[in-house]
Amino acid sequence: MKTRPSSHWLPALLISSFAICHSSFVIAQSTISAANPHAWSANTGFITFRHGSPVADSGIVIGDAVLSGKAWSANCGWIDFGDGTPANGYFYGNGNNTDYGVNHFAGGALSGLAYGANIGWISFGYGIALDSPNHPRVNYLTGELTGYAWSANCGWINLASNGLRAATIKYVDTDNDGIADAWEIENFGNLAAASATSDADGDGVSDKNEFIAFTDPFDAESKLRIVSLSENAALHRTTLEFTTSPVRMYRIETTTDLANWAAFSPALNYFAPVPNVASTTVVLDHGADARRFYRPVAVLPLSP
Ligand SMILES: [Ca+2]
Ligand SMILES: [Ca+2]
Ligand SMILES: [Ca+2]
Repeated sequence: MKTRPSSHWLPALLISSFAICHSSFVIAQSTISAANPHAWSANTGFITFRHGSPVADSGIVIGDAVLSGKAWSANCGWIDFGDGTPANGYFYGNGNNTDYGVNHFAGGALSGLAYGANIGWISFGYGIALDSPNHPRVNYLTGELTGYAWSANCGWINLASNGLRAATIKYVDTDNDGIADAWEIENFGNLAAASATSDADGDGVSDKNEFIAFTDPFDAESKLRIVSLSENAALHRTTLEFTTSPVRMYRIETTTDLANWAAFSPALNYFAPVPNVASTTVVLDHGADARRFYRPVAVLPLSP
């Protein structure tokens, strides 16, 4: 288990907390739904993830790799989810008193440590298997948060019981190349090497599009591609299998003229891949069209 902050660090946090509230990271607009901002603890009551203080709309920000900002509990005070600047550039280490926070791992799992000055560490995911329904998680389809966090001083904190929901996920992109900085640093070590046009592995997919599909930018075999395509002419039905990542959502686009692409159907405009496998298959009932084309498109989760 993590230790409490050292005695000299704790008052430093309290003293600096006012100043921290004025940093751009903490007052960034919360990505939590304004209509559904509450978690619940039987021992402490509501914990508000979007509280609008000290400025309107502030609160917790769910990023593509880390969470940041502060939640508020009338009984426990401020709860810090991290400052949005992990030491390695993408995930909080949670091994010391300065590089801590809640990480956002593949498929929506929320793991790591939040800290309340009055209640100490709050564990997201400690001792709960990643695939357990009790593991803290954000649902990419609905935005709902589910699972439980644990505080030695407050007991279980239920993320789901009051409909707590993310409205969006934030992708920080300071160099404006269309590639989330966390992914860029994790894969390339800096923000300079990859761009919207670079292609490190020469597989014909730009590094930007490898990010969007969450494929390996250094493995030419790893890219979003169609695995198989078959046609049942009698049923006017196409079966399409394509590679998928648990970190992304997908859309099936279609056209008859290779110029005007549109979602095949509302249900296939934004859907989750089949979990725990490397590809997903969809069946497309398309009527009696003489000619029709399809393409799978990766979509960043909860990114309008
Ligand atoms: Ca970037
Ligand atoms: Ca590539
Ligand atoms: Ca690749």
